[in-house]
Amino acid sequence: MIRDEDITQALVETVARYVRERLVPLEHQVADEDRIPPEVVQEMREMGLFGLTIPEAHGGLGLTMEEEVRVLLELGKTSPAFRSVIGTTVGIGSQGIVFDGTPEQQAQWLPKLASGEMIASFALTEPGAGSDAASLRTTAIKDGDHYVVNGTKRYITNAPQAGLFTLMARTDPAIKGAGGVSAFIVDAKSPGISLGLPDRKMGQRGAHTCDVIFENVRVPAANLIGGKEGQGFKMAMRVLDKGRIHIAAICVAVAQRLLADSLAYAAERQQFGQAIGDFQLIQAMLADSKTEIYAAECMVMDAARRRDSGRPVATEAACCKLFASEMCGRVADRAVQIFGGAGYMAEYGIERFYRDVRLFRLYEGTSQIMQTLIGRNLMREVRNS
Ligand code: COS
Repeated sequence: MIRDEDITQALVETVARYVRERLVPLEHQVADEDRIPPEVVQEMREMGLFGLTIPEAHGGLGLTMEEEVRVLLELGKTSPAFRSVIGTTVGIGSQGIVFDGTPEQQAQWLPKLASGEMIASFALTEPGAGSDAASLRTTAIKDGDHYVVNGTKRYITNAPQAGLFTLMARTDPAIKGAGGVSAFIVDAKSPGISLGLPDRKMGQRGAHTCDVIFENVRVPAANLIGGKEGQGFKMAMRVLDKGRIHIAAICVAVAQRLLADSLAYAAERQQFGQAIGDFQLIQAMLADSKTEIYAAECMVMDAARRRDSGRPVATEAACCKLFASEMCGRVADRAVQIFGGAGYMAEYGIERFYRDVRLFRLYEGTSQIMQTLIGRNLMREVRNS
């Protein structure tokens, strides 16, 4: 749903220009230094990018899913590390509070997130609980008007910069599965929280992940999201449904960037006395990439509109994430192929994208979990019909 086409278009064009003129020229520097320049983070704050999905009542832009996708289709046309700066705050780190937070929780935390004063991280994954998220072992045991949290969270994006964690922990250790899990807002400055060393990753340099260790961390009971125990897993799943449409939109945008770079190279690079783009075997690769990008874009738009209209999207979000992330991997592979030897060399940046996009098939649910989810939902529907 687009509420006002002119306003949306103005925002989309502002982001597109910012990406083109400011972020793309910084891509090599960010990869070399493994950091986003602080002035860029400040510019993103001033543009309101941290508040894209926070309701207007709390200082954000309150974008609909379709509007968010339109912005992401531009923001994603550069190194994914830039998206990551705002990604957890506009996405999985904040949306649990937006969906289920009490009015007091929303009023206390969301304005700081919307302004970018505070970064939110999503703390679900653990050393022993990745795809099987419901098996998480971090505990939050009630003690008077607090919960005492113990456990370790793994690969937490933006943890080194986080001001708050949306934490999933087991409030009832007697319930082994999803029903024993609750969600909390945890102030990152709470005593007892420590961070592991920054993870050394295959790609996405400039975006940081690490372990977060909770040792007898006292979290006020008032920070139990929604004020009700046992709802944390379902909340996390709803947050991930939305997050998967978000990631799929980024996959489309990165793939569009890679196709544009491939086309520019194919038009300019001469071999056998002509531009390589005039050879049909190169054109076949370009055509396959274009076709798949178009298909993924249509899927993402459709899922976004479905979500905006209030229809369930768990299956469609998984379809988008599965198809768009796998598609992006294929497009990146073809880009390396079209660039030939240059595609393998760091100075052209294509090999960097090839490594960066590998993560899309893993985080916020692997492709295999997406297949499992889609298949299971289809079987449930047919049995219930
Ligand atoms: N929306 C609302 N509720 C949902 C839901 C959704 N999308 N998905 C599941 N639930 C509910 C179920 O209805 C069920 O509720 P009841 O117990 O009341 O019936 C409960 O949550 C448990 O669901 P389920 O039985 O499906 O849980 P499973 O343990 O089988 O796990 C998968 C399901 C594998 C799909 C889930 O663990 C998953 O998504 N794993 C990947 C995690 C992930 O993406 N990790 C990335 C880390 S974050 S970067």
